[in-house]
Amino acid sequence: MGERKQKGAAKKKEEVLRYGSKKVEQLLGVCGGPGRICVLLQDNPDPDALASAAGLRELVHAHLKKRVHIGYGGMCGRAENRAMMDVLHIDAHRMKESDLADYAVIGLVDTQPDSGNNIYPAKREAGFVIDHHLLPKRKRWKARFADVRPEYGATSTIVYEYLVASGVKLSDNLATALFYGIQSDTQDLGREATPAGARAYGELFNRADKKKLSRIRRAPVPAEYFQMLQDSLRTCVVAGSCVISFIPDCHNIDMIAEVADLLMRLEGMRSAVCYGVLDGEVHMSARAADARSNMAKKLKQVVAGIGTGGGHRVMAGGQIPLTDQPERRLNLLHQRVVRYFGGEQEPEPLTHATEDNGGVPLPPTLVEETKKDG
Ligand SMILES: [Mn+2]
Repeated sequence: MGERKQKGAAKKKEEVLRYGSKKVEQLLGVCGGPGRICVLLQDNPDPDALASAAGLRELVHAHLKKRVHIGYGGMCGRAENRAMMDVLHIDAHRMKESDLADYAVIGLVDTQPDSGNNIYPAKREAGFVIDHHLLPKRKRWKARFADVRPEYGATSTIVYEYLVASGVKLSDNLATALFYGIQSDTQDLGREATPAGARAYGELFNRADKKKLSRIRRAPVPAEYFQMLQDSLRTCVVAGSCVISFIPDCHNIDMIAEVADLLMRLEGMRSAVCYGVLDGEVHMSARAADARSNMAKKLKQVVAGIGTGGGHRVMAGGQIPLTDQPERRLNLLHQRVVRYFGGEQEPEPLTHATEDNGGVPLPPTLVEETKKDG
């Protein structure tokens, strides 16, 4: 590094630290009062959320000697995430909306009120919000302290800056968690990575316990993982430069995003969509190779009038409740997915295993009916 570049980096770091300690002061102001503190995550917390929560717990404990409870509304089903909690001792618990009454301060981390993926009542003012997702066009939520940085690739980077700026010593487990949080949210800095993320990643890399990381990333998966994978390939179609797959019987919501990421590797593809049925609801993940595809916009068109969804240009997600006629709803949904994501291109099966039904991934019951009709 040249001398001038070195000076520039040092100056930037100083700026980050100054800004971070100002934010920490405000955050501790909110947490310092009487009563219990809860960090609430999205219903299906990912490594970035778990690491950020662990970091904030350490931050609050170091400065205020107060304990922080970590909660989430849904399931933490992905094997890697369960292993992360286990191996790095991140104590997070499932909770119901009624449990929120036990806390004087509730902070949302890696999510926001009114985003549809957490149990926080949208209209109630939150204690704090620390997140890196885009703010809605018309923000309706309120918080006593908010630090939302959509330009960041991971919430873990924000929390790491807080810890460094306020002089908290990181345990090896926490350094490993934060490293993994940044690594997984940015796909090894390949996606939505910023100088701030790269700096944190670089500093944490030396501290992270590689053996533990390997145990987390290669955590054993149940047999149903392979069943879901098989289903996703059996129904998979290619429409133009978009690959689309459907998991009719999904046991783990994280599988949907995982399959979308996996299918993005298919050569020639500019986008990938996976959706699956879980507890009477369809969950959908969409990915794009670059911002030109605008997945958030397409996803909003797909769920218009039947569900909710949004996200970024290269990553988006949605939920569609199934009505009393689930087959009809799924058919409508599939047509919309092909129309908006596939650009009206004729869908072709990806593999020989794809059902012979014109390439349209239908739930098994409908496949039978279609065969009868034809
Ligand atoms: Mn995140």
